[in-house]
Amino acid sequence: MKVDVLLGLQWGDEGKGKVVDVLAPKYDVVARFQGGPNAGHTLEFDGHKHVLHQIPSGIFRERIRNIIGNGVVLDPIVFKKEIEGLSKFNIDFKKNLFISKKTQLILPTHKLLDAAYEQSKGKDKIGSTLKGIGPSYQDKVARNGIRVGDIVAPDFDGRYRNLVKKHQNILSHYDFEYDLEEAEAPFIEAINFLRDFNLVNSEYVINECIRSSQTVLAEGAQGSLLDIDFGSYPYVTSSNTMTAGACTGLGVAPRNIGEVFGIFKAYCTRVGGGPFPTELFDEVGKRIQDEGHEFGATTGRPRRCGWLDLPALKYAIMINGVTQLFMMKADVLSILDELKVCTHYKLSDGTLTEEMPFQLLDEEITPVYKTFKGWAKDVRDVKEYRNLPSELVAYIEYIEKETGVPITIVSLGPDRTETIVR
Ligand code: 2SA
Ligand code: MG
Repeated sequence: MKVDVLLGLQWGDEGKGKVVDVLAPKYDVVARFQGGPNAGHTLEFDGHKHVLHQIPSGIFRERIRNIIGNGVVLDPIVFKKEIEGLSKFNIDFKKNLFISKKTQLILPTHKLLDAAYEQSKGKDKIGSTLKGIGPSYQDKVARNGIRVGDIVAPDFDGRYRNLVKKHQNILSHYDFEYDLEEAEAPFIEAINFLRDFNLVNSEYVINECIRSSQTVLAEGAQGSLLDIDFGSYPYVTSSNTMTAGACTGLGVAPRNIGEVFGIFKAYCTRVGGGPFPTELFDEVGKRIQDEGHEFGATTGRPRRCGWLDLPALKYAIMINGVTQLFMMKADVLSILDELKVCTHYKLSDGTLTEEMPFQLLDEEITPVYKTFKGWAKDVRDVKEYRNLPSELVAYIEYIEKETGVPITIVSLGPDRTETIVR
């Protein structure tokens, strides 16, 4: 069997948690391949609402094994809290949760560095979640990092102290005050907690699944426009959020990738800094934000809202090799009489383009819009595609025609049941 990949095609928060939960019955394994506690995947079922950060979204299904892959950066403190927060679900973590020994650790000093770097950037700050993501990946690439498998080594304490010393040295060059002691006790406690979990060479686990015809879903975090290589750099996260990231973040060969499910919202949102050509600064943007509850699932920050951006969507489809599209949160747009889609960018020299420019600068791009009639009625209870309002069908079919990729899931609400599978 091949590994299917599910990823966000915008700036994150497309609804990946919900979709993994809907697709989960088809899969034996769900694996996270990048990101870490910056992610917030929200699942709603049986009256529960649960936000996962580092644990894969298959964890609520008893027969699914979940893998935290080598491409992830793991904060043990957040991990311990997440596991404790799941206690009421009676999950057998010994049976269902596996963590790659090659997963990089996030140290308390990584979080301090994240904050110090952001502070030093002033108005150009990235809008990081301050979870230590960038500094942890930085140490990985600089070959300084400490990995999950290292926590059982006899020299772990020494290596930890050495790395902390390096970090303190860097911090001393910043005008930044901190109290490390306060952060360290819970870290040591959380490392001891982590030792009791299944720490494995997860590339073997996954490849054995592929060989023995088990089905694997790779669960992306953040979104393609936050990809370290192809996103709106430098306003991006520090990992490859695209399909290729699933190969390196799990140890899966490219030829073993199967379907690529690309999720997008019927509109766009972005949390944190950076360009956003179709951003709405008016009452309509505010109404979408309220109706869509567009607030960060990890930090609670309000998400900026805007119209669907087709050049960006087509770009994300291209770099990921998307085979099926899932459209999320169409129900939110039910409040509008009219909606818009950006079809092209008009550049400052007057040329029209469908391509993402090298630098996506808001001041140099004017979006060109096509206007659609809204459906202006509640659709959350609709269960069949043929019962959708004709205006919504026209919107869906327009996007399919433009992208050349079928929209096979239309999500009309946060709950598992509010989903149309075509
Ligand atoms: P970082 O922390 O170094 O990864 O931040 C870099 C940029 O990436 C953005 N980013 C995100 N954007 C959307 N959703 C994310 N997850 C949370 C959520 C975010 C939250 O699900 O809502 O709660 O605020 C996420 N994680 C990182 C971030 O805003 C920076 O622009
Ligand atoms: Mg999210």
